[in-house]
Amino acid sequence: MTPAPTPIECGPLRMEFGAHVYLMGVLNVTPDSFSDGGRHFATETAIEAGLRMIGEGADILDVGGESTRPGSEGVPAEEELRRVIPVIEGLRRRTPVPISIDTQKAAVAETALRAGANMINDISALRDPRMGEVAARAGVPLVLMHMRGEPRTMQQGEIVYGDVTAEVAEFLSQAVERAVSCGVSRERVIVDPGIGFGKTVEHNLELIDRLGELKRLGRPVLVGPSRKTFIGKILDRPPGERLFGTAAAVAASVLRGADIVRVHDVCEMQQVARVALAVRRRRVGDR
Ligand code: HH2
Repeated sequence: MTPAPTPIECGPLRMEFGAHVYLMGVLNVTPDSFSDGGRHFATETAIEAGLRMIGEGADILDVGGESTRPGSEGVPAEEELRRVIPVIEGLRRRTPVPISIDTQKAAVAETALRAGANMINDISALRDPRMGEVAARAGVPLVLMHMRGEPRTMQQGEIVYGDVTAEVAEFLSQAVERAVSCGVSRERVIVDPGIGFGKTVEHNLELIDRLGELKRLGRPVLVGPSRKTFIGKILDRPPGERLFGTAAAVAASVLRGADIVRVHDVCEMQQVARVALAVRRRRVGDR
């Protein structure tokens, strides 16, 4: 069994893996996110929503200003900044809880860190050549996620992998090395299989089921199944009706070793995660 990764400091939060699962609350400051688009688009509404999630048990808030749902086009950095910076500043004034910036752009990450963010969540795993340098200089935790192609096209055409888990693990292993070569401390890197990013239902299920193989990279694993299409396809339900499906996916992810879960429904999922973790911790060597 791979030993638990060493703790990561994220703002005032010391993340101790193995004994805990951390809840990352999704705060999309976008008009078009697939499940909560428009709900938190106004700055004050977004801040209130973030504070509510903290009250419900969020350990980290993940603030994003660009939807990455399948088919989405992306927005310019100026627009992303206009959306997220006032929210990050407003939250920073009112809470010490760590804030993650969900962006693929180094310029957005840099400004967000200056505004008070404590972590970078890069779904493109350093496609922006400056991102590694920004993360290294700031000394913040960095999430690297696997994605096939880009959001606009990732679910188009036939999606084929030889062995999806092995390919995702190899991609993430190389991404970690790229980050390290940019000066990022290996101990601050978190990996994510990218549920729903260029994957079929079967691929997503397999990645959750074989999460243990990603743990062998020795880095904490973040999983983001919340309300996603694979749940909708299994249940034939729209995003607003995927709470129980999300709960099952979160429980399965935690049982298979997830260290951080990225969710919209913090109140419910922190209960799910805690119970699943209690079951997981009964296993010898996983305490
Ligand atoms: N999923 C989404 C966005 N960011 N980041 C990580 N690390 N892992 C994920 O699985 C992940 C992510 C997509 O979900 P959401 O933010 O709800 O939707 P949208 O991209 O439409 O804003």
